Amino acid sequence: MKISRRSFIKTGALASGGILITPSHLSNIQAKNNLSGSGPVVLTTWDFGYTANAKTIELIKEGKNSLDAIEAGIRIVENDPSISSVGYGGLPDEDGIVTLDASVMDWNGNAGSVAALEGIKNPFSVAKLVMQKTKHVMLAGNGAKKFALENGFKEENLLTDEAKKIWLEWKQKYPHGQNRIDPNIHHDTIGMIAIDKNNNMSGGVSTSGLAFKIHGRVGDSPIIGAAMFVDNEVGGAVATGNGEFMMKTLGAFLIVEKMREGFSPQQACEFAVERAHKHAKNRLNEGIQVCYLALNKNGEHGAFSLVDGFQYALTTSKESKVYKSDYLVK
Ligand code: SD4
Repeated sequence: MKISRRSFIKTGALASGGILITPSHLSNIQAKNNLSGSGPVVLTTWDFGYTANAKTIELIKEGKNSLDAIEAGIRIVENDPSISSVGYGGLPDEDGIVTLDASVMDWNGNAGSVAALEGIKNPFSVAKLVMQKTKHVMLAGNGAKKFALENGFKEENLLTDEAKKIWLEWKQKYPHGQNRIDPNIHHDTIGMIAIDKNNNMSGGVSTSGLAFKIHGRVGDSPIIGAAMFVDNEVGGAVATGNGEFMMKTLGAFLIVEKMREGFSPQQACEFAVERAHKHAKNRLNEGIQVCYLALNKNGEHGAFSLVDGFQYALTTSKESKVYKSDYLVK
């Protein structure tokens, strides 16, 4: 798992920056990356991914496609009130309002997302419906909620007593909201990539975003290419951490493009973290984190984060484990 940074930089330079990629080079690389497939694999951020993956792999084994299987896995985490960073039970913004972001991509390159959605427990399912039922990619705020309600979702109070208590304590400590990024509070997004029996990949993310953000703040999760991107010929990537840094570098898209050029998933994740580090390096004392997972069509995965602390769950048809990711700033 651990990759020496020296060897990464060397290989990275050879694989991308060192040579001009001409169209003929590109077709060679694409041919190399036109991988034969691996059988089912599910790769998910954080340790709650372990439970989510169990559901997703079960459905994939039953023959469900990666999109529906991902949805079922993500919903488990969205519905769990003890997880304070996704769906129901998520920590609110500075005004005490829970606002949710989510996005999805399938193997045909279709995409859907919702941003700053209020009062709906399962934003991932709404994003999936945006993808399947509309000609748009992204719906935000009241429009996203109206769309959800029109399509049978129920409005619910997402602020649990526990989340309200934590918010009130924060408010007492910072009455003017001056400490918007609190390094001590977890705000872990679920990001999942899966390959199904037909060798089709889908990816998805769902989050309540940064705790105590300014009302109306939208993170990386609904921005296609920032927190999540899938290209069925190459692979997929998902992100978690301080979304502003993935948004400024379009990290998930960057990773998939690097894999297309021939990087391994691990090298591609390291490349994207390096890129984010350029923006984040002067703010590391604020507890900034940037984490990526990548999966290629061969079922090979990569994981890397800016600082220590990132974990992820990897599940195949044979085994399921939670791993600790390597990181850049030691
Ligand atoms: C956001 N990326 O809204 C999300 C939050 C997160 O670990 O994943 N935190 O910025």
